[in-house]
Amino acid sequence: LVNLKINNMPIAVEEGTTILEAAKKLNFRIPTLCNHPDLTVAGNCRVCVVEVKGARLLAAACATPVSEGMEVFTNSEKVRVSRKHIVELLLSEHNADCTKCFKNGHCELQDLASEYRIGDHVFLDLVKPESLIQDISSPSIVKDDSKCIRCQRCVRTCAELQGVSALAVVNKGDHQKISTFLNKPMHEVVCTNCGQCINRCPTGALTERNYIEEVWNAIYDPSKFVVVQTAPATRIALGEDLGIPVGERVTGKMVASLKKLGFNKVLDTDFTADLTIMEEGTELLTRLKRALVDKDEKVVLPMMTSCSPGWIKFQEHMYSDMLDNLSTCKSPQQMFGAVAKTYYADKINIKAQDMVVVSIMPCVAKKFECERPEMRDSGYQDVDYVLTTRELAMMIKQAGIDFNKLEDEHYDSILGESSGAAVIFGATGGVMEAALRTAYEIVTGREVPFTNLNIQPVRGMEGIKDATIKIKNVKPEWSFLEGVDLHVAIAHGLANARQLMEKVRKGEAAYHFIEVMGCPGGCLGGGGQPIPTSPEIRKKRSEAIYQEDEDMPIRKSHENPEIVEIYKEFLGEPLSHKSHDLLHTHYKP
Ligand code: HC0
Repeated sequence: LVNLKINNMPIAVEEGTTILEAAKKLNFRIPTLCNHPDLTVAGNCRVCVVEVKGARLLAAACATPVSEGMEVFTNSEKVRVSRKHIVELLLSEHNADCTKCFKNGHCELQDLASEYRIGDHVFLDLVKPESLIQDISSPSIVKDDSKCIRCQRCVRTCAELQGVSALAVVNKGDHQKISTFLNKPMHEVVCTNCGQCINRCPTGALTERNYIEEVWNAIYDPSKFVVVQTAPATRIALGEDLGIPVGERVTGKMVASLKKLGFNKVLDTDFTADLTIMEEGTELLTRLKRALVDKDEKVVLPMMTSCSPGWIKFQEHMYSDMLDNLSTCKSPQQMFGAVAKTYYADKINIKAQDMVVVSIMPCVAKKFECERPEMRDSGYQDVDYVLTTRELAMMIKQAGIDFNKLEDEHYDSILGESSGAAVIFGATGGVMEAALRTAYEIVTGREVPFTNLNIQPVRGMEGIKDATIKIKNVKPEWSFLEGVDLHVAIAHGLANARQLMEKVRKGEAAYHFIEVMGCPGGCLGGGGQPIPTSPEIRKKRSEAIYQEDEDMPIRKSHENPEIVEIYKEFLGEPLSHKSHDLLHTHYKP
């Protein structure tokens, strides 16, 4: 252990601990704009400077390891004056149109300016006119260079967590900026629209494309019937933006708030997550039969999940030779839109052209997904608008709803019933677990014992997980699966997905089924979730998701009565013609 003093208070910490981490243990928060618990140390914003006794220069607390006998002052006069000047310098290059900024009230630079009582600019206003042009080419992400402080959190996020590197530092000195390949618009580069950069940007330099006004207009248009669907991971995080502690589930309050906002029907993406399990599970069993019984050399394995639009776009850019590995299932969000504007519209006697489908998603790539040309099988754009969890929180505030005081309400029916298997879609490994619960029962004809419903090997935050399931005691029609070892793998975050894909491409891993979610932790860590994010926050959200599953009366997709009904009344059976028309697609290179 290393002994040191911080603000005259003694502490002993592990060797290699930084001053920033040691100070945190003593409950001294040192401000920083470039440091982030998910990323490597950069030490480039200098806001975390501290005074070390005997040293000539101030030290960056995030990048300086402690040493024996060190005496650190985190808030001396020298520190306060320097830190204030650093913030003033950052502000001199920052377009401080705070009242218009989507990050107003959530901006780390604004918080620091307020803490240090920074008023008039001491330095010149150095905002470059050319930086005032926002890049709004992407349907998901707005890039505003006039707000950028070059902390490079976005660059490290894109490279380290996502393995994409759509953003990079270009030029030097005064001309340094964060740019794309050849400074092209965001929609023309390899950006996957995951939005992880947004979650880590300390200012408003990277934000989501916001569609709040369009949705308000639809709600107040008497000629429109507006239905809203909510993704699995919204219900365990929305509260964070509305004064509720991390990890607290707010499903009932969220439904109540959506009804108060004026949506005509409040429905659930979890319903179509259950539908996905029926379709994707059947597709996997069909591919296995073709491989094992028919010895069909054209069948492509491993089959890979296709519900995360950031992952799809990543594969289109980086592994376009392997697109046939993707399940043909659309994502639950898109299945919902297709079913809402056909089956559901008929049932409630509303014309599809009068229906507006809004999604509340923890994801910004879903904004891109709903505009894809493949997603119009109802004859219209199946999903009209996607709002993030953050945008919904903003609407609730705009409407003056006291979220905390809301009584829980239930989803409307139909398209509102779901299982615990659907809710765990929001955590990494959840789609796999949901599929295994149903596949076991289809193939063996026996119920999954209650004590085995939580399939632990596919849970947890490890970047890549794998498991082997021995299939035995199958029903006669599945005899080709008797004794087969089913190999499955799960990755979350695109850097992990890349590692797994490389293994598959080189033939080093013989999996049958792979789940990939584009964001760290799965959708619970999505680019549209409340900010901040960290491993600790994602762990709490994950615990909430699994608790939600355990509290559900139905925990297997095939037992959802509304799923049984939609097959009986409309789809026929999984992979039927109608299913193919509405629920499946092919991504082409
Ligand atoms: Fe997800 Fe989904 S689980 S991608 O993470 O499959 O965004 O929450 O809505 O579509 O259901 C996100 C979350 C969804 C979809 C579902 C899947």
